[in-house]
Amino acid sequence: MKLYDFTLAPNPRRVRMFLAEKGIPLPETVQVNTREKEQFADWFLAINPRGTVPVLELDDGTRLTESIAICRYFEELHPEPSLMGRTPREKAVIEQWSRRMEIEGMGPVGDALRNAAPLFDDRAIAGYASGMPQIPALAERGRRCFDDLLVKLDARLAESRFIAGDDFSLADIVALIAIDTAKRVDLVVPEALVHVRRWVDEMNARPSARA
Ligand SMILES: N[C@@H](CCC(=O)N[C@@H](CS)C(=O)NCC(=O)O)C(=O)O
Repeated sequence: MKLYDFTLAPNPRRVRMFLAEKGIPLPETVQVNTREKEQFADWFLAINPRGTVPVLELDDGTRLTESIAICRYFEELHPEPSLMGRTPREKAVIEQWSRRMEIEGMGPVGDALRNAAPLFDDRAIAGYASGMPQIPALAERGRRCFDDLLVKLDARLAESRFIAGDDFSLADIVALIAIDTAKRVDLVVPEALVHVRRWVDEMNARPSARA
């Protein structure tokens, strides 16, 4: 088993944090430096024609090219501690919150970052070897949507210790990494959102946050 990873990229970090929470050692890893456009090198496109990381290559040659699918694989192999739910209800609730954190959290953050940061000039969407222009209006819209999500999250975390309920789950991982990535474009959790700030502190106290 081999994990194609890039330490500085947010989506592979989900997998590393997930594994750390489960106490599963990191498989053999290969760094693919997306800042140097290594994801478009012939050797990597032969592994993932989509040109994105992470990729988990299984011993039978299967390649998983979505971070959440990789997490699902490890969850099925090592159900405890559960991070994606045990009962049908828990599984559905965690999936609901994970998807919301991805669509309403990481989506807008990605728009805000990739349509504004010089690092992503002509690389506004991941995986396009031929380039993709930045659209500044999308960066602005991303910032607004993210700010809006933080307010909603504050209400949720006023009533719930973790995002999907009483237990830490994949939804917390997706949300934490979106919030950390947002800092790269100076989007920070306002002091008034005390519940989100309490939760961020709790997340950062977990050893897995450094994975
Ligand atoms: N939905 C995919 C997204 C993968 C993705 O976009 N990865 C980024 C790194 S965080 C990447 O490979 N970027 C390549 C690029 O910028 O061209 C997942 O969750 O695995």
